[in-house]
Amino acid sequence: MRRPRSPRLSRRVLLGGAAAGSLAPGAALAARAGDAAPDWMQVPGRPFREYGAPAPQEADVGREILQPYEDVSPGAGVAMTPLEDLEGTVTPNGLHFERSHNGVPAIDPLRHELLIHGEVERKLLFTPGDLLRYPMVTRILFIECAGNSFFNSNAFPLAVDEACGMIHGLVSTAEWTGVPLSLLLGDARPRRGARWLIAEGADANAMSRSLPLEKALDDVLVALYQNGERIRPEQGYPMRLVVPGWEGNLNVKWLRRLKVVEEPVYARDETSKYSDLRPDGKALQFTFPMDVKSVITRPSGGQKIAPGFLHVSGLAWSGHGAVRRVEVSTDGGNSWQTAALDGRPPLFAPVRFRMNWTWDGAPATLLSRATDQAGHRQESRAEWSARYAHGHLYHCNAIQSWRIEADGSVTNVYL
Ligand SMILES: Nc1nc2c(c(=O)[nH]1)N[C@H]1C(S)=C(S)[C@@H](COP(=O)(O)O)O[C@H]1N2
Ligand SMILES: [Mo]
Repeated sequence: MRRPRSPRLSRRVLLGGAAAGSLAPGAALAARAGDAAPDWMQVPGRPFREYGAPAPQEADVGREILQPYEDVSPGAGVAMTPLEDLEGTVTPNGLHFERSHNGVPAIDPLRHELLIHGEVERKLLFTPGDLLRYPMVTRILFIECAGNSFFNSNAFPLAVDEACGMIHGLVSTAEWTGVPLSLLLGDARPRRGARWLIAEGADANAMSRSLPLEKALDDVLVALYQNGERIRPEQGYPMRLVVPGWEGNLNVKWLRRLKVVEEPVYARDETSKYSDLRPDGKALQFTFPMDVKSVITRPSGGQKIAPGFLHVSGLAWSGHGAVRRVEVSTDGGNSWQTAALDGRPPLFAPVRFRMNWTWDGAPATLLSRATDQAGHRQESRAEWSARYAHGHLYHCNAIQSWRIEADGSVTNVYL
Protein backbone atom coordinates (compact mmCIF):
# COMPACT_ATOMS: atom_id res chain seq x y z
CA MET A 1 0.00 0.00 0.00
CA ARG A 2 2.80 2.43 0.67
CA ARG A 3 6.39 3.02 -0.18
CA PRO A 4 8.70 1.73 2.56
CA ARG A 5 9.62 4.43 5.04
CA SER A 6 12.58 6.30 3.61
CA PRO A 7 15.82 6.37 5.56
CA ARG A 8 15.67 10.13 5.86
CA LEU A 9 14.10 10.12 9.29
CA SER A 10 16.94 8.19 10.79
CA ARG A 11 19.52 10.29 8.97
CA ARG A 12 18.10 13.58 10.23
CA VAL A 13 17.76 12.74 13.85
CA LEU A 14 19.55 15.47 15.66
CA LEU A 15 17.68 18.77 15.66
CA GLY A 16 18.68 21.32 18.26
CA GLY A 17 21.84 21.25 20.29
CA ALA A 18 23.42 22.37 17.03
CA ALA A 19 24.20 25.86 18.26
CA ALA A 20 26.28 24.41 21.09
CA GLY A 21 28.26 22.31 18.62
CA SER A 22 29.12 25.19 16.34
CA LEU A 23 30.30 27.34 19.23
CA ALA A 24 33.35 25.11 19.65
CA PRO A 25 36.44 26.68 21.25
CA GLY A 26 38.95 28.38 18.96
CA ALA A 27 41.46 25.54 19.05
CA ALA A 28 38.96 22.99 17.81
CA LEU A 29 37.83 25.33 15.03
CA ALA A 30 41.41 25.86 13.84
CA ALA A 31 42.06 22.13 13.74
CA ARG A 32 38.89 21.60 11.74
CA ALA A 33 39.65 24.28 9.13
CA GLY A 34 43.34 23.34 8.82
CA ASP A 35 45.53 24.59 5.97
CA ALA A 36 44.54 22.06 3.32
CA ALA A 37 41.70 22.83 0.97
CA PRO A 38 39.12 20.00 0.93
CA ASP A 39 39.43 17.37 -1.83
CA TRP A 40 36.59 18.90 -3.89
CA MET A 41 38.72 22.01 -4.30
CA GLN A 42 41.60 20.02 -5.80
CA VAL A 43 39.88 19.14 -9.09
CA PRO A 44 37.69 21.10 -11.52
CA GLY A 45 34.00 20.83 -10.82
CA ARG A 46 31.37 18.99 -12.82
CA PRO A 47 30.27 20.91 -15.94
CA PHE A 48 26.80 22.18 -16.85
CA ARG A 49 23.55 20.33 -17.32
CA GLU A 50 20.41 21.37 -19.11
CA TYR A 51 17.92 20.66 -16.36
CA GLY A 52 18.99 20.74 -12.72
CA ALA A 53 18.21 18.27 -9.96
CA PRO A 54 18.70 18.26 -6.19
CA ALA A 55 22.06 17.25 -4.72
CA PRO A 56 22.43 13.45 -4.88
CA GLN A 57 22.84 13.47 -1.08
CA GLU A 58 19.27 14.82 -0.84
CA ALA A 59 17.85 12.12 -3.11
CA ASP A 60 15.84 10.53 -0.31
CA VAL A 61 13.71 13.65 0.08
CA GLY A 62 10.58 12.52 -1.69
CA ARG A 63 6.79 12.28 -1.62
CA GLU A 64 5.10 9.56 0.41
CA ILE A 65 2.82 7.57 -1.87
CA LEU A 66 -0.47 5.92 -0.87
CA GLN A 67 -2.20 3.75 -3.48
CA PRO A 68 -5.20 2.13 -1.76
CA TYR A 69 -6.35 0.35 -4.93
CA GLU A 70 -2.90 -0.49 -6.23
CA ASP A 71 -3.88 -3.60 -8.20
CA VAL A 72 -6.91 -2.25 -10.03
CA SER A 73 -6.20 1.46 -10.20
CA PRO A 74 -2.60 2.34 -9.33
CA GLY A 75 -3.19 5.97 -10.36
CA ALA A 76 -5.85 6.50 -7.69
CA GLY A 77 -4.35 7.83 -4.49
CA VAL A 78 -1.98 10.46 -3.22
CA ALA A 79 1.65 11.48 -3.15
CA MET A 80 2.28 13.69 -0.14
CA THR A 81 4.66 16.63 0.24
CA PRO A 82 7.45 15.95 2.79
CA LEU A 83 6.73 19.14 4.77
CA GLU A 84 9.32 18.24 7.41
CA ASP A 85 12.12 18.40 4.81
CA LEU A 86 11.18 21.82 3.42
CA GLU A 87 11.58 25.44 4.54
CA GLY A 88 10.05 28.68 3.34
CA THR A 89 6.56 28.41 1.87
CA VAL A 90 6.84 27.50 -1.82
CA THR A 91 6.88 23.81 -2.74
CA PRO A 92 9.44 22.70 -5.34
CA ASN A 93 7.57 21.37 -8.38
CA GLY A 94 8.91 17.84 -7.99
CA LEU A 95 7.55 17.70 -4.43
CA HIS A 96 4.10 19.30 -4.95
CA PHE A 97 1.55 16.92 -3.52
CA GLU A 98 -0.58 14.95 -5.97
CA ARG A 99 -4.13 13.76 -5.52
CA SER A 100 -5.38 11.93 -8.56
CA HIS A 101 -8.48 9.80 -8.89
CA ASN A 102 -7.33 7.77 -11.88
CA GLY A 103 -3.78 8.59 -12.80
CA VAL A 104 -2.01 11.21 -14.88
CA PRO A 105 -3.32 11.29 -18.48
CA ALA A 106 -0.73 11.32 -21.29
CA ILE A 107 -2.07 14.50 -22.92
CA ASP A 108 -0.80 15.65 -26.31
CA PRO A 109 -0.82 19.45 -25.89
CA LEU A 110 -1.25 19.89 -29.64
CA ARG A 111 -4.55 17.98 -29.54
CA HIS A 112 -5.83 19.16 -26.15
CA GLU A 113 -8.67 21.72 -26.16
CA LEU A 114 -10.67 23.63 -23.56
CA LEU A 115 -14.35 24.12 -24.42
CA ILE A 116 -16.55 26.74 -22.76
CA HIS A 117 -20.19 25.91 -23.45
CA GLY A 118 -23.67 25.67 -21.90
CA GLU A 119 -25.59 28.82 -21.00
CA VAL A 120 -23.34 31.21 -22.92
CA GLU A 121 -23.90 33.59 -25.81
CA ARG A 122 -20.75 32.31 -27.53
CA LYS A 123 -19.24 28.84 -27.29
CA LEU A 124 -15.47 29.04 -27.21
CA LEU A 125 -12.67 26.57 -27.82
CA PHE A 126 -9.08 27.17 -26.76
CA THR A 127 -5.90 25.24 -27.43
CA PRO A 128 -3.03 25.78 -24.97
CA GLY A 129 -1.45 27.90 -27.73
CA ASP A 130 -4.54 30.14 -27.83
CA LEU A 131 -4.42 30.66 -24.07
CA LEU A 132 -0.72 31.51 -24.16
CA ARG A 133 -1.66 34.62 -26.18
CA TYR A 134 -4.02 35.94 -23.47
CA PRO A 135 -3.03 38.38 -20.71
CA MET A 136 -1.89 36.48 -17.63
CA VAL A 137 -1.47 37.04 -13.93
CA THR A 138 0.85 35.44 -11.36
CA ARG A 139 -0.12 34.56 -7.79
CA ILE A 140 1.41 32.50 -5.01
CA LEU A 141 -1.39 30.21 -3.78
CA PHE A 142 -1.76 27.07 -1.73
CA ILE A 143 -3.78 24.08 -2.86
CA GLU A 144 -5.02 21.82 -0.07
CA CYS A 145 -6.99 18.61 -0.48
CA ALA A 146 -10.15 18.48 1.65
CA GLY A 147 -8.84 15.06 2.74
CA ASN A 148 -5.64 16.54 4.14
CA SER A 149 -4.80 15.56 7.73
CA PHE A 150 -7.17 12.57 7.51
CA PHE A 151 -4.80 10.68 9.81
CA ASN A 152 -5.88 13.06 12.59
CA SER A 153 -9.58 12.94 11.68
CA ASN A 154 -12.42 10.84 13.12
CA ALA A 155 -11.33 8.03 10.79
CA PHE A 156 -8.37 7.46 13.13
CA PRO A 157 -9.55 7.41 16.78
CA LEU A 158 -5.98 6.63 17.90
CA ALA A 159 -3.09 8.91 16.96
CA VAL A 160 -0.84 7.40 14.31
CA ASP A 161 2.92 7.66 14.62
CA GLU A 162 3.71 9.33 11.31
CA ALA A 163 5.82 12.18 9.98
CA CYS A 164 4.45 15.68 9.40
CA GLY A 165 4.23 15.23 5.62
CA MET A 166 2.41 11.94 5.95
CA ILE A 167 -0.22 13.57 8.17
CA HIS A 168 -0.47 17.06 6.64
CA GLY A 169 1.31 16.80 3.26
CA LEU A 170 -1.79 17.15 1.08
CA VAL A 171 -1.10 20.87 0.93
CA SER A 172 1.45 22.57 -1.31
CA THR A 173 2.15 26.07 -2.52
CA ALA A 174 3.26 27.31 -5.92
CA GLU A 175 3.52 30.49 -7.87
CA TRP A 176 0.78 29.93 -10.46
CA THR A 177 0.59 31.89 -13.71
CA GLY A 178 -2.41 31.76 -15.97
CA VAL A 179 -5.32 33.47 -17.63
CA PRO A 180 -8.01 34.92 -15.33
CA LEU A 181 -11.11 32.82 -15.94
CA SER A 182 -13.16 36.03 -15.83
CA LEU A 183 -11.51 37.08 -19.12
CA LEU A 184 -12.53 33.87 -20.90
CA LEU A 185 -16.03 33.93 -19.43
CA GLY A 186 -16.29 37.59 -20.42
CA ASP A 187 -15.74 36.53 -24.03
CA ALA A 188 -18.22 33.65 -23.74
CA ARG A 189 -20.87 35.86 -22.05
CA PRO A 190 -22.88 33.72 -19.60
CA ARG A 191 -26.66 34.03 -20.01
CA ARG A 192 -28.85 35.59 -17.35
CA GLY A 193 -29.82 33.01 -14.73
CA ALA A 194 -26.57 31.07 -15.05
CA ARG A 195 -25.10 30.65 -11.54
CA TRP A 196 -22.73 27.69 -11.73
CA LEU A 197 -19.94 26.25 -13.79
CA ILE A 198 -19.21 22.56 -14.23
CA ALA A 199 -15.49 21.99 -14.68
CA GLU A 200 -14.34 18.70 -16.19
CA GLY A 201 -10.87 17.20 -16.48
CA ALA A 202 -9.42 15.17 -19.36
CA ASP A 203 -8.37 12.25 -17.15
CA ALA A 204 -9.70 8.70 -17.20
CA ASN A 205 -12.41 9.48 -14.63
CA ALA A 206 -13.36 12.80 -16.25
CA MET A 207 -13.37 14.36 -12.80
CA SER A 208 -16.08 17.01 -12.58
CA ARG A 209 -16.99 19.65 -10.04
CA SER A 210 -19.55 22.45 -9.74
CA LEU A 211 -18.13 25.89 -9.03
CA PRO A 212 -20.23 28.99 -8.29
CA LEU A 213 -20.01 31.42 -11.21
CA GLU A 214 -19.44 34.23 -8.72
CA LYS A 215 -16.11 32.72 -7.63
CA ALA A 216 -15.20 31.82 -11.23
CA LEU A 217 -15.64 35.50 -12.19
CA ASP A 218 -13.74 36.68 -9.13
CA ASP A 219 -10.22 35.24 -8.79
CA VAL A 220 -10.03 31.81 -10.48
CA LEU A 221 -7.17 31.13 -12.90
CA VAL A 222 -6.75 28.79 -15.83
CA ALA A 223 -3.13 28.14 -14.92
CA LEU A 224 -0.45 27.19 -17.44
CA TYR A 225 2.71 27.73 -15.38
CA GLN A 226 3.81 26.41 -11.99
CA ASN A 227 6.75 28.15 -10.32
CA GLY A 228 7.79 29.65 -13.62
CA GLU A 229 7.78 26.52 -15.77
CA ARG A 230 4.91 24.85 -17.59
CA ILE A 231 2.68 22.92 -15.19
CA ARG A 232 3.94 19.44 -14.32
CA PRO A 233 1.92 16.49 -15.68
CA GLU A 234 0.95 15.53 -12.10
CA GLN A 235 -0.46 19.02 -11.54
CA GLY A 236 -2.60 19.15 -14.68
CA TYR A 237 -0.44 19.75 -17.77
CA PRO A 238 -1.19 21.59 -19.99
CA MET A 239 -3.82 23.56 -18.01
CA ARG A 240 -5.74 23.45 -14.76
CA LEU A 241 -8.10 25.51 -12.65
CA VAL A 242 -6.60 27.21 -9.62
CA VAL A 243 -9.31 28.32 -7.19
CA PRO A 244 -7.70 30.48 -4.47
CA GLY A 245 -8.37 29.23 -0.93
CA TRP A 246 -11.04 26.70 -1.89
CA GLU A 247 -10.83 22.95 -1.44
CA GLY A 248 -8.31 21.15 -3.64
CA ASN A 249 -10.88 19.08 -5.49
CA LEU A 250 -12.25 22.19 -7.24
CA ASN A 251 -8.84 22.84 -8.80
CA VAL A 252 -9.68 20.64 -11.78
CA LYS A 253 -6.54 19.40 -13.53
CA TRP A 254 -6.13 18.68 -17.25
CA LEU A 255 -9.04 21.09 -17.71
CA ARG A 256 -11.14 20.12 -20.74
CA ARG A 257 -14.62 21.61 -20.48
CA LEU A 258 -16.37 24.39 -18.59
CA LYS A 259 -20.14 24.26 -18.82
CA VAL A 260 -22.11 27.29 -17.66
CA VAL A 261 -25.30 26.08 -15.94
CA GLU A 262 -28.09 27.16 -13.60
CA GLU A 263 -27.74 24.41 -10.98
CA PRO A 264 -24.82 22.38 -9.63
CA VAL A 265 -24.37 18.93 -11.16
CA TYR A 266 -24.14 17.11 -7.78
CA ALA A 267 -21.14 15.10 -8.91
CA ARG A 268 -19.71 12.23 -6.90
CA ASP A 269 -17.00 14.47 -5.47
CA GLU A 270 -19.56 16.91 -4.05
CA THR A 271 -22.04 14.38 -2.67
CA SER A 272 -20.57 11.09 -1.47
CA LYS A 273 -17.07 12.56 -1.24
CA TYR A 274 -15.83 15.86 0.20
CA SER A 275 -19.12 16.47 2.06
CA ASP A 276 -19.05 16.65 5.86
CA LEU A 277 -21.13 14.14 7.81
CA ARG A 278 -22.34 15.43 11.18
CA PRO A 279 -23.22 13.39 14.26
CA ASP A 280 -26.97 13.85 13.52
CA GLY A 281 -26.57 12.04 10.19
CA LYS A 282 -26.97 15.16 8.07
CA ALA A 283 -24.13 16.18 5.81
CA LEU A 284 -22.82 19.63 5.00
CA GLN A 285 -22.30 20.13 1.29
CA PHE A 286 -20.11 22.56 -0.64
CA THR A 287 -17.62 23.41 2.09
CA PHE A 288 -15.60 25.59 -0.23
CA PRO A 289 -12.95 27.66 1.62
CA MET A 290 -10.37 25.60 3.48
CA ASP A 291 -10.43 26.64 7.12
CA VAL A 292 -7.51 28.22 8.93
CA LYS A 293 -4.73 25.78 9.81
CA SER A 294 -1.15 25.63 11.03
CA VAL A 295 1.40 22.94 11.67
CA ILE A 296 4.86 22.90 13.21
CA THR A 297 7.11 21.24 10.65
CA ARG A 298 10.14 21.12 12.93
CA PRO A 299 10.40 19.55 15.30
CA SER A 300 7.77 17.07 14.09
CA GLY A 301 6.85 13.39 14.04
CA GLY A 302 9.70 10.91 13.68
CA GLN A 303 12.42 13.45 14.44
CA LYS A 304 14.65 13.45 17.47
CA ILE A 305 15.78 16.58 19.28
CA ALA A 306 18.55 17.36 21.75
CA PRO A 307 18.24 19.62 24.81
CA GLY A 308 19.27 23.22 24.37
CA PHE A 309 18.48 25.84 21.75
CA LEU A 310 15.82 24.91 19.22
CA HIS A 311 14.40 26.87 16.31
CA VAL A 312 10.74 25.92 15.98
CA SER A 313 9.19 26.60 12.56
CA GLY A 314 5.99 25.82 10.73
CA LEU A 315 3.37 26.82 8.19
CA ALA A 316 0.03 28.58 8.63
CA TRP A 317 -2.61 29.29 5.98
CA SER A 318 -6.30 30.02 5.51
CA GLY A 319 -8.76 29.70 2.67
CA HIS A 320 -10.58 32.74 4.08
CA GLY A 321 -7.72 35.06 3.13
CA ALA A 322 -4.66 35.85 5.22
CA VAL A 323 -3.47 34.46 8.54
CA ARG A 324 -3.54 37.10 11.23
CA ARG A 325 -1.71 35.42 14.12
CA VAL A 326 -0.02 32.17 15.07
CA GLU A 327 0.44 31.08 18.67
CA VAL A 328 2.72 28.31 19.89
CA SER A 329 2.44 26.35 23.12
CA THR A 330 5.21 24.19 24.57
CA ASP A 331 3.13 22.95 27.50
CA GLY A 332 0.22 21.19 25.83
CA GLY A 333 -1.90 24.32 25.52
CA ASN A 334 -1.73 25.67 29.09
CA SER A 335 0.03 28.79 27.88
CA TRP A 336 0.50 30.33 24.43
CA GLN A 337 3.10 32.62 22.95
CA THR A 338 2.71 34.62 19.75
CA ALA A 339 5.10 33.30 17.09
CA ALA A 340 7.11 35.53 14.74
CA LEU A 341 5.83 35.60 11.15
CA ASP A 342 8.11 35.80 8.10
CA GLY A 343 6.73 39.07 6.83
CA ARG A 344 3.14 40.07 6.22
CA PRO A 345 0.90 37.03 5.68
CA PRO A 346 -0.29 36.87 2.06
CA LEU A 347 -3.84 36.18 0.85
CA PHE A 348 -4.56 32.49 0.17
CA ALA A 349 -0.90 31.57 0.66
CA PRO A 350 0.92 30.25 3.71
CA VAL A 351 3.10 32.24 6.02
CA ARG A 352 6.09 30.69 7.80
CA PHE A 353 6.05 31.13 11.59
CA ARG A 354 9.04 30.84 13.87
CA MET A 355 9.87 30.69 17.56
CA ASN A 356 13.14 30.19 19.38
CA TRP A 357 12.90 27.83 22.31
CA THR A 358 15.27 26.25 24.78
CA TRP A 359 14.28 22.70 25.54
CA ASP A 360 15.21 21.71 29.08
CA GLY A 361 15.03 17.99 28.37
CA ALA A 362 11.73 17.38 30.22
CA PRO A 363 8.79 15.85 28.31
CA ALA A 364 6.80 18.58 26.53
CA THR A 365 3.93 18.92 24.06
CA LEU A 366 4.26 21.42 21.21
CA LEU A 367 1.17 22.92 19.57
CA SER A 368 0.45 25.73 17.15
CA ARG A 369 -2.85 27.46 16.48
CA ALA A 370 -3.56 30.04 13.82
CA THR A 371 -6.20 32.77 13.60
CA ASP A 372 -7.19 34.24 10.22
CA GLN A 373 -8.46 37.61 9.05
CA ALA A 374 -12.04 36.36 9.23
CA GLY A 375 -11.51 35.74 12.96
CA HIS A 376 -11.58 31.93 12.71
CA ARG A 377 -9.18 30.15 15.07
CA GLN A 378 -8.15 26.49 15.01
CA GLU A 379 -9.91 24.25 17.51
CA SER A 380 -8.52 21.38 19.56
CA ARG A 381 -8.87 17.97 17.98
CA ALA A 382 -11.54 17.04 20.54
CA GLU A 383 -13.64 20.09 19.62
CA TRP A 384 -13.25 19.49 15.89
CA SER A 385 -13.99 15.81 16.25
CA ALA A 386 -17.23 16.39 18.21
CA ARG A 387 -18.68 18.42 15.33
CA TYR A 388 -18.59 15.45 12.93
CA ALA A 389 -19.76 11.87 12.69
CA HIS A 390 -17.73 8.84 13.61
CA GLY A 391 -15.32 8.06 10.80
CA HIS A 392 -15.64 11.47 9.17
CA LEU A 393 -12.38 12.64 7.62
CA TYR A 394 -12.75 15.72 5.40
CA HIS A 395 -11.81 19.31 6.24
CA CYS A 396 -9.82 18.46 9.36
CA ASN A 397 -8.07 21.63 10.55
CA ALA A 398 -7.69 20.68 14.22
CA ILE A 399 -4.64 21.71 16.22
CA GLN A 400 -1.68 19.33 15.75
CA SER A 401 0.11 18.16 18.92
CA TRP A 402 3.68 16.90 18.86
CA ARG A 403 4.79 15.09 22.02
CA ILE A 404 8.47 15.30 22.94
CA GLU A 405 9.65 12.51 25.23
CA ALA A 406 12.63 12.77 27.59
CA ASP A 407 14.78 10.95 25.02
CA GLY A 408 14.03 13.70 22.47
CA SER A 409 11.77 11.63 20.22
CA VAL A 410 8.80 13.45 18.67
CA THR A 411 5.45 11.78 17.98
CA ASN A 412 1.90 12.69 16.98
CA VAL A 413 -0.46 12.58 19.97
CA TYR A 414 -4.09 13.43 20.70
CA LEU A 415 -4.63 15.55 23.82
N1 LIG B 1 -9.04 16.06 -13.51
C1 LIG B 1 -8.75 15.94 -12.22
N2 LIG B 1 -8.60 17.04 -11.48
C2 LIG B 1 -8.32 16.94 -10.17
C3 LIG B 1 -8.21 15.69 -9.54
C4 LIG B 1 -8.35 14.52 -10.35
O1 LIG B 1 -8.23 13.38 -9.89
N3 LIG B 1 -8.63 14.68 -11.68
N4 LIG B 1 -7.98 15.64 -8.18
C5 LIG B 1 -8.46 16.80 -7.42
C6 LIG B 1 -8.11 16.78 -6.03
S1 LIG B 1 -9.05 15.80 -5.02
C7 LIG B 1 -7.16 17.64 -5.52
S2 LIG B 1 -6.90 17.74 -3.86
C8 LIG B 1 -6.33 18.48 -6.41
C9 LIG B 1 -4.86 18.15 -6.19
O2 LIG B 1 -4.03 18.90 -7.02
P1 LIG B 1 -2.52 18.41 -7.21
O3 LIG B 1 -2.54 16.95 -7.54
O4 LIG B 1 -1.93 19.26 -8.28
O5 LIG B 1 -1.84 18.67 -5.89
O6 LIG B 1 -6.64 18.29 -7.77
C10 LIG B 1 -8.00 18.10 -8.04
N5 LIG B 1 -8.17 18.10 -9.46
MO1 LIG C 1 -8.64 16.40 -2.86
